[in-house]
Amino acid sequence: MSFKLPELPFAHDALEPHIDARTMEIHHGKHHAGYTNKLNAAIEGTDLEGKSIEDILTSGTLSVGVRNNGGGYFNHCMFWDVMSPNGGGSPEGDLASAIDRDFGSLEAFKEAFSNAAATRFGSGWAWLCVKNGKLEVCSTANQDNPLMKGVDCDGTPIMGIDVWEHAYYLNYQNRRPDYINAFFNVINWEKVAANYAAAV
Ligand code: MN3
Repeated sequence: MSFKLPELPFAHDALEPHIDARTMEIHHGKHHAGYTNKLNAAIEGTDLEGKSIEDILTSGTLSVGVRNNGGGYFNHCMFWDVMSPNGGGSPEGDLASAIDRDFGSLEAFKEAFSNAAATRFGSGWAWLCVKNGKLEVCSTANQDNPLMKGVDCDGTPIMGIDVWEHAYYLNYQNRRPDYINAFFNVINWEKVAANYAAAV
Protein backbone atom coordinates (compact mmCIF):
# COMPACT_ATOMS: atom_id res chain seq x y z
CA MET A 1 0.00 0.00 0.00
CA SER A 2 1.39 3.39 -0.92
CA PHE A 3 0.30 7.00 -0.86
CA LYS A 4 -1.53 8.33 -3.89
CA LEU A 5 -1.67 11.85 -5.23
CA PRO A 6 -5.21 13.03 -4.39
CA GLU A 7 -7.38 14.46 -7.13
CA LEU A 8 -7.79 18.21 -6.93
CA PRO A 9 -11.27 18.98 -5.56
CA PHE A 10 -11.76 21.60 -8.34
CA ALA A 11 -10.55 22.35 -11.87
CA HIS A 12 -7.08 23.83 -12.35
CA ASP A 13 -8.55 27.17 -13.41
CA ALA A 14 -11.26 27.25 -10.75
CA LEU A 15 -9.36 29.53 -8.37
CA GLU A 16 -8.60 32.19 -10.98
CA PRO A 17 -7.94 35.07 -10.82
CA HIS A 18 -6.58 34.48 -7.32
CA ILE A 19 -4.45 31.45 -8.20
CA ASP A 20 -3.80 30.82 -11.88
CA ALA A 21 -4.37 27.55 -13.73
CA ARG A 22 -0.74 27.04 -14.81
CA THR A 23 0.48 27.38 -11.23
CA MET A 24 -2.11 24.83 -10.10
CA GLU A 25 -1.15 22.39 -12.90
CA ILE A 26 2.53 22.48 -11.97
CA HIS A 27 1.99 22.69 -8.22
CA HIS A 28 -0.34 19.68 -8.06
CA GLY A 29 0.82 17.66 -11.04
CA LYS A 30 4.57 18.11 -10.59
CA HIS A 31 5.43 19.30 -7.06
CA HIS A 32 2.80 17.38 -5.06
CA ALA A 33 3.22 14.34 -7.30
CA GLY A 34 6.96 14.47 -6.68
CA TYR A 35 6.57 14.58 -2.90
CA THR A 36 4.13 11.66 -3.09
CA ASN A 37 6.43 9.48 -5.18
CA LYS A 38 9.49 10.31 -3.09
CA LEU A 39 7.60 9.65 0.16
CA ASN A 40 6.64 6.20 -1.11
CA ALA A 41 10.26 5.50 -2.03
CA ALA A 42 11.47 6.76 1.37
CA ILE A 43 9.19 4.50 3.43
CA GLU A 44 9.37 1.41 1.24
CA GLY A 45 10.60 -1.53 3.26
CA THR A 46 10.69 0.45 6.54
CA ASP A 47 8.41 0.10 9.55
CA LEU A 48 6.63 3.29 8.43
CA GLU A 49 5.15 1.52 5.43
CA GLY A 50 1.39 1.09 5.82
CA LYS A 51 1.01 3.79 8.48
CA SER A 52 -1.18 6.88 8.04
CA ILE A 53 0.60 10.07 7.10
CA GLU A 54 -0.33 11.57 10.48
CA ASP A 55 1.19 8.57 12.30
CA ILE A 56 4.34 8.87 10.19
CA LEU A 57 4.78 12.59 10.83
CA THR A 58 4.24 12.25 14.59
CA SER A 59 6.38 9.13 14.94
CA GLY A 60 9.52 10.89 16.14
CA THR A 61 12.83 11.60 14.48
CA LEU A 62 12.31 11.36 10.74
CA SER A 63 14.88 10.77 8.02
CA VAL A 64 15.44 13.75 5.74
CA GLY A 65 13.56 12.00 2.94
CA VAL A 66 10.52 11.19 5.06
CA ARG A 67 10.50 14.59 6.70
CA ASN A 68 10.66 16.58 3.45
CA ASN A 69 8.43 14.37 1.33
CA GLY A 70 6.02 13.25 4.05
CA GLY A 71 5.60 16.89 5.02
CA GLY A 72 5.19 17.84 1.38
CA TYR A 73 2.57 15.12 0.88
CA PHE A 74 0.50 16.08 3.95
CA ASN A 75 0.84 19.85 3.58
CA HIS A 76 -0.38 19.94 -0.01
CA CYS A 77 -3.29 17.57 0.73
CA MET A 78 -4.43 20.04 3.37
CA PHE A 79 -3.77 23.06 1.13
CA TRP A 80 -6.05 21.85 -1.69
CA ASP A 81 -8.71 20.93 0.85
CA VAL A 82 -8.87 24.34 2.50
CA MET A 83 -9.39 26.19 -0.79
CA SER A 84 -12.51 26.41 -2.92
CA PRO A 85 -13.75 28.43 -5.90
CA ASN A 86 -16.75 29.19 -3.66
CA GLY A 87 -14.50 30.19 -0.78
CA GLY A 88 -13.68 33.45 0.89
CA GLY A 89 -15.99 35.48 3.06
CA SER A 90 -16.16 34.76 6.75
CA PRO A 91 -16.21 31.64 8.92
CA GLU A 92 -19.37 30.78 10.83
CA GLY A 93 -20.34 28.93 13.97
CA ASP A 94 -17.86 27.61 16.52
CA LEU A 95 -14.83 28.49 14.40
CA ALA A 96 -15.96 32.11 14.07
CA SER A 97 -16.47 32.29 17.84
CA ALA A 98 -13.05 30.77 18.48
CA ILE A 99 -11.36 33.25 16.12
CA ASP A 100 -13.02 36.14 17.94
CA ARG A 101 -12.10 34.64 21.33
CA ASP A 102 -8.43 33.93 20.51
CA PHE A 103 -7.52 36.76 18.11
CA GLY A 104 -10.09 39.45 18.98
CA SER A 105 -11.66 39.62 15.52
CA LEU A 106 -11.50 38.09 12.04
CA GLU A 107 -9.48 41.10 10.87
CA ALA A 108 -6.96 40.59 13.67
CA PHE A 109 -6.68 36.91 12.75
CA LYS A 110 -6.07 37.81 9.10
CA GLU A 111 -3.35 40.23 10.12
CA ALA A 112 -1.61 37.63 12.30
CA PHE A 113 -1.87 34.92 9.63
CA SER A 114 -0.68 37.25 6.86
CA ASN A 115 2.23 38.37 8.99
CA ALA A 116 3.30 34.79 9.71
CA ALA A 117 3.09 33.96 6.00
CA ALA A 118 4.85 37.11 4.82
CA THR A 119 7.71 36.95 7.31
CA ARG A 120 8.57 33.25 6.87
CA PHE A 121 12.04 33.68 5.35
CA GLY A 122 12.66 31.54 2.29
CA SER A 123 10.38 28.57 1.70
CA GLY A 124 7.77 27.32 4.12
CA TRP A 125 4.22 27.44 5.35
CA ALA A 126 2.04 29.46 7.71
CA TRP A 127 -0.54 27.64 9.80
CA LEU A 128 -3.69 28.04 11.80
CA CYS A 129 -3.48 25.43 14.56
CA VAL A 130 -5.40 24.23 17.56
CA LYS A 131 -3.23 23.90 20.65
CA ASN A 132 -4.72 23.05 24.04
CA GLY A 133 -8.14 23.99 22.72
CA LYS A 134 -7.05 27.41 21.50
CA LEU A 135 -6.31 28.75 18.03
CA GLU A 136 -2.77 29.82 17.24
CA VAL A 137 -0.92 31.06 14.17
CA CYS A 138 2.64 30.03 13.41
CA SER A 139 4.93 29.16 10.51
CA THR A 140 7.39 26.43 9.61
CA ALA A 141 10.34 26.17 7.23
CA ASN A 142 10.58 23.95 4.16
CA GLN A 143 7.94 21.18 4.24
CA ASP A 144 7.83 20.97 8.03
CA ASN A 145 4.47 21.19 9.77
CA PRO A 146 3.10 21.41 13.31
CA LEU A 147 2.56 17.66 13.60
CA MET A 148 6.31 17.04 13.55
CA LYS A 149 8.31 16.83 16.73
CA GLY A 150 10.93 19.50 17.29
CA VAL A 151 9.45 22.21 15.10
CA ASP A 152 8.99 25.65 16.63
CA CYS A 153 5.24 25.49 16.05
CA ASP A 154 3.17 22.69 17.51
CA GLY A 155 -0.49 21.85 17.56
CA THR A 156 -3.04 20.38 15.22
CA PRO A 157 -3.00 22.23 11.89
CA ILE A 158 -6.47 23.10 10.53
CA MET A 159 -5.40 25.41 7.66
CA GLY A 160 -2.10 26.13 5.93
CA ILE A 161 -0.81 28.40 3.20
CA ASP A 162 2.13 27.42 1.04
CA VAL A 163 4.57 30.33 0.71
CA TRP A 164 7.18 28.56 -1.41
CA GLU A 165 7.78 30.64 -4.53
CA HIS A 166 6.41 27.77 -6.66
CA ALA A 167 3.01 28.51 -5.11
CA TYR A 168 2.77 32.03 -6.51
CA TYR A 169 5.72 33.13 -8.63
CA LEU A 170 4.16 32.75 -12.11
CA ASN A 171 1.35 35.16 -11.27
CA TYR A 172 2.75 37.28 -8.45
CA GLN A 173 6.55 37.12 -8.94
CA ASN A 174 8.09 38.62 -5.79
CA ARG A 175 4.78 40.00 -4.47
CA ARG A 176 4.14 37.39 -1.79
CA PRO A 177 1.84 39.74 0.19
CA ASP A 178 -0.49 40.04 -2.84
CA TYR A 179 -0.71 36.26 -3.07
CA ILE A 180 -1.46 36.02 0.66
CA ASN A 181 -4.24 38.60 0.30
CA ALA A 182 -5.66 36.64 -2.64
CA PHE A 183 -5.66 33.41 -0.59
CA PHE A 184 -8.30 34.89 1.71
CA ASN A 185 -10.66 35.00 -1.31
CA VAL A 186 -10.48 31.23 -1.78
CA ILE A 187 -10.43 29.91 1.80
CA ASN A 188 -12.91 27.06 2.20
CA TRP A 189 -14.12 28.08 5.65
CA GLU A 190 -16.55 25.15 5.86
CA LYS A 191 -13.63 22.74 5.54
CA VAL A 192 -11.52 24.70 8.03
CA ALA A 193 -14.48 24.61 10.45
CA ALA A 194 -14.71 20.84 10.00
CA ASN A 195 -10.97 20.54 10.70
CA TYR A 196 -11.46 22.71 13.79
CA ALA A 197 -14.33 20.56 15.05
CA ALA A 198 -12.22 17.43 14.58
CA ALA A 199 -9.23 18.99 16.37
CA VAL A 200 -10.95 20.22 19.55
MN1 MN3 B 1 4.04 23.72 -2.65
